[in-house]
Amino acid sequence: MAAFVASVDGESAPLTVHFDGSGSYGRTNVIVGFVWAFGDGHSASGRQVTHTYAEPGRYTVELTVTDRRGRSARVSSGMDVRVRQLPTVGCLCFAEPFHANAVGNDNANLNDEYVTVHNEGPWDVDLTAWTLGDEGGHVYRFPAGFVLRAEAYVSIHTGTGTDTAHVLYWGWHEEIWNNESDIAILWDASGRIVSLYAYMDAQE
Ligand SMILES: [Ca+2]
Ligand SMILES: [Ca+2]
Repeated sequence: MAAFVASVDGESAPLTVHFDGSGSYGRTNVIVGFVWAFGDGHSASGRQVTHTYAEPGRYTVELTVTDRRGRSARVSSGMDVRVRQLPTVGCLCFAEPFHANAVGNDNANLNDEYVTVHNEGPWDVDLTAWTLGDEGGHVYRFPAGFVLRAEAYVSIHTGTGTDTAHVLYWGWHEEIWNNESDIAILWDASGRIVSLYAYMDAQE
């Protein structure tokens, strides 16, 4: 007979599911082949497999097992995989500290001028093609492939340096953020405003 169990990482698209067909057995012969159809047009073979569903929907999984003599058995899952759309707006926000006024002359201390973005989670967010800007029209583009982990913070500093998972550099040659008042805007890859932060009289 064919049987399997499925375990799920999270509950939103993209959703990764681990399938284990170890519960399958042949009447007289051991199972040598496992073929999975995931219900979304993709398939795989192996006793244990992992599949990621990219799109929301309901899927019926089918496992076909084959024994040494070539006899096969098939089971369709009684389990449907429900995949919900990941909300992309509202979980990334500007956060403290927002250090618009660098110590001393801002133009001589560019990396002490920085803005902080917080991923309130619970999902990692790929910031490829996301942008950050000020009221004066300066625009910073996040590095391709940069992922802000769930619940993590990243600070974007005005000057130059080596990017890390938590510190990025705008690479600008003079101050970005006005000390008197300014507006910071974070846009996602489709150009929607995700967060906006306005301030007056930034303190050193
Ligand atoms: Ca400034
Ligand atoms: Ca200053």
